[in-house]
Amino acid sequence: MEIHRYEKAWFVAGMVLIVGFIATIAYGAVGPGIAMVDDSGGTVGADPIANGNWNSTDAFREPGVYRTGENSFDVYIVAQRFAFNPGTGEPVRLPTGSEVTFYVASADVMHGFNIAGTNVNVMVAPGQVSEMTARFDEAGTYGIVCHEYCGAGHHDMAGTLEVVPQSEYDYEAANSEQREQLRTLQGGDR
Ligand SMILES: [Cu+2]
Repeated sequence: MEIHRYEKAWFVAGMVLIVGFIATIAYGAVGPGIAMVDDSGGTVGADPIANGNWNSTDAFREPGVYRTGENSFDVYIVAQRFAFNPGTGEPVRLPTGSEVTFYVASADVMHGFNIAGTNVNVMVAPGQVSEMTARFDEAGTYGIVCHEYCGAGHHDMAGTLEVVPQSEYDYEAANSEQREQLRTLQGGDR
């Protein structure tokens, strides 16, 4: 069978494009180290989150910052209409050079959790613990925003994360007060 050389040329060009597209997607998926958030954080009932009944669940703890190693921390955050606890009332406080695993759960509806200027960006679905790890090398104040419309106060749902130089960080001072305030909050109007 005779195939015209233009036909061959276009066939080759078409194949190059297809292979190119697949290679781009494959690189994007594994190359830059970008990971999708999966369900590794586990599931949690809505009630323990809404009622502050932390002891009844293995997948979640009382909200706050927990030191797990010299430079590693676990941060448990509850997203609820229209605040992050901690984050909104009291900022989340961490030192520079820390490796931080966030566990975020919703007390009511679908929320978003995005730390501006970082690649921490996840949906917070009721019933699921959204887990992701990030490193903070630069001191500064980072904004936390909810990016899923969650009701009339959605535009006000924001918080802050303060990263201070390691030499100035006092874990106990930064977090004992925070826990105290959260407890008062939880005993509040819900
Ligand atoms: Cu929200």
